[in-house]
Amino acid sequence: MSPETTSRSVSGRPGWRVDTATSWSPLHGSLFCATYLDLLPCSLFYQTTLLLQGEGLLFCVSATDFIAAAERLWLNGNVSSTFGASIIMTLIQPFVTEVNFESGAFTPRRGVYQRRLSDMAGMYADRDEAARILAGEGDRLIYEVHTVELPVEEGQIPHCTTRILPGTIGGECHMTKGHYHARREQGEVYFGLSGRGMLLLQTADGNASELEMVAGSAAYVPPFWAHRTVNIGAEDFVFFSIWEARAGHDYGTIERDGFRKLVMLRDGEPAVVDNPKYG
Ligand code: PAN
Ligand code: ZN
Repeated sequence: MSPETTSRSVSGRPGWRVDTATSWSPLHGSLFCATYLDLLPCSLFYQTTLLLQGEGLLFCVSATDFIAAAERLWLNGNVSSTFGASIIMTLIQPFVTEVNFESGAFTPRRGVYQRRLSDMAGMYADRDEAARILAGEGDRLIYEVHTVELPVEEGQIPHCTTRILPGTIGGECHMTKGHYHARREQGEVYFGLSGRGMLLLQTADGNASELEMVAGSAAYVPPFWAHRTVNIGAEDFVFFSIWEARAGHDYGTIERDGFRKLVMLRDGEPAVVDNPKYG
């Protein structure tokens, strides 16, 4: 029996297409389901196949989803010993990016996003001062990120630069939002390119750490540590970061609780103090 095929786009992923072919296998009396995921912009191609006994159709939008679904089926006893899965991944073409150490700019230009004071006014300890700056000076640029765009798939290694502008809000140094990785077991490496910064780290169970960074510093963010960077100098602080694509970003926990420590600028020098509003 020739398989019926259907084709549909993947919501939220422009340019992606999923072709699904199904047919009854005369050999096993099983439903044969082949799912092809064609990631057109990145020339990625996955092929996943699964032999199911009984009824049901497995439909997956990524190889990772496929494996997870297959594992669930296997654990529930819905998959016979004829189970088999294969993933073929043709990797994207290698590429090189020139990084400007002073500005963090990528050539060729890839993705860029900016965070302004209005994006994070509630994260500074002195919210009244943040509101005054917004009303008077306007929506100040705090930091910008130059990034490469890679598929969120296991094995991909996103990397980016972050440029934090110098300045303070109520004496507190300009900083990034900060986050835990959604998958807490994923770490990260930061490399200082220019300027002077501080890396604030903390764990959910009470550890806190502050590391100074300058051009040439390689800082390790171990798994389970939330991380935020701060500009403690008079120039832009620029650093490069590298992590695993499926780490993900949990901003919500920091938005709710903040960091245990604040970095204030006093007489031009950084002072790390307890955050009275933490928690
Ligand atoms: C970094 C950060 C970047 C911006 O690449 O994402 O410095 O900081 P926020 O994400 O906290 O706004 C990183 O840690 N990636 O995982
Ligand atoms: Zn991170």
